[in-house]
Amino acid sequence: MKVLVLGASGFIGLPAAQAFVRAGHTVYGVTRSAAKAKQLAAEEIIPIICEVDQFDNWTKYLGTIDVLIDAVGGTADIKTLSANLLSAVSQAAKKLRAPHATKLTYIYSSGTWVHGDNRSEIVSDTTACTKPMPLVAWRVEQEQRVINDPVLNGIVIRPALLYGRSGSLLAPLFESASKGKVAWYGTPGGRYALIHCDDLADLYLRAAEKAQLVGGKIFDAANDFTESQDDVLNKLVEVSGAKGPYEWIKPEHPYHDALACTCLLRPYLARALLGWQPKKPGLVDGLSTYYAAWKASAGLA
Ligand SMILES: *[C@@H]1O[C@H](CO)[C@@H](O)[C@H](O)[C@H]1NC(C)=O
Ligand SMILES: CC(=O)N[C@H]1CO[C@H](CO)[C@@H](O)[C@@H]1O
Repeated sequence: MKVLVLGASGFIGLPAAQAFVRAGHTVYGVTRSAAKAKQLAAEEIIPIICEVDQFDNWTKYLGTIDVLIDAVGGTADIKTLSANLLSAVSQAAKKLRAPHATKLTYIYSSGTWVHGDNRSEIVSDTTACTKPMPLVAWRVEQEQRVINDPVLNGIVIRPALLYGRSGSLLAPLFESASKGKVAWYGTPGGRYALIHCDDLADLYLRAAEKAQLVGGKIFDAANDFTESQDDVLNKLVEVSGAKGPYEWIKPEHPYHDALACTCLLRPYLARALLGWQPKKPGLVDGLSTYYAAWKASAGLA
């Protein structure tokens, strides 16, 4: 297959692109900087250097690509950008692909925050998202636009809270621990739905390879078990040597509400349809490794 990854040097995009390379596929990666392009080339990912919203720079490849992965994240205008990316790809695919060509597969990266915050109800991939976290409420509609696009074979993957490597959204928590104090957004008694970035990458690969069977599906990407937020912080005090006890900071911003959210997630769809099974130790069990990985990637080890 030929795969094009938007956000190829990002926390989701890079491990996903590496997984495709390892599986023998031809991988193109869109990235902003020349330095990152060099890193991609060293990983056998063919770099395309441009801003992701310079559509003409990369939509020209869509005539012959099999799968496009939107792994763009972390920008303030992500809502508008996500919608614009989808319509640019849909329009270019319509124009550039032969009438008999198989539909271009479009894998959109959403997130499990669309399930909202609930400490009593267990949810799964197919639970309706009626109370999403306000920060990401717009993603519910975006997911529907992706799977209902008439030109594309749309698939949605919703990563849970990510861990591993450079730490993603947990990096600031690790940083506070390294400075001697563990303080994070939340209240006692919450639970995290979590996924390691390498397990997530394996799901992108499986979804892409079986895209002709699973078009229109939305997959939650999370471990089989949730983890106690208090356990995570307690363990972080232990592995970092920070001065305990840990402290909860009352969330006062939609982003902090999202970080603090509890999702009792029991995903089944990717296991049932794609044979996917996360393999990594959980966040608490593997925390000394994950904390050391964050330290090393932050240049502190
Ligand atoms: C959690 O879900 C249950 C069942 O849908 C609902 O009755 C309850 O109000 C929800 N709790 C919150 C805090 O939204
Ligand atoms: C290599 C390439 O196609 N570069 C183009 C990227 O997009 C900008 C504007 O959108 C053009 O000016 C570049 O020539």
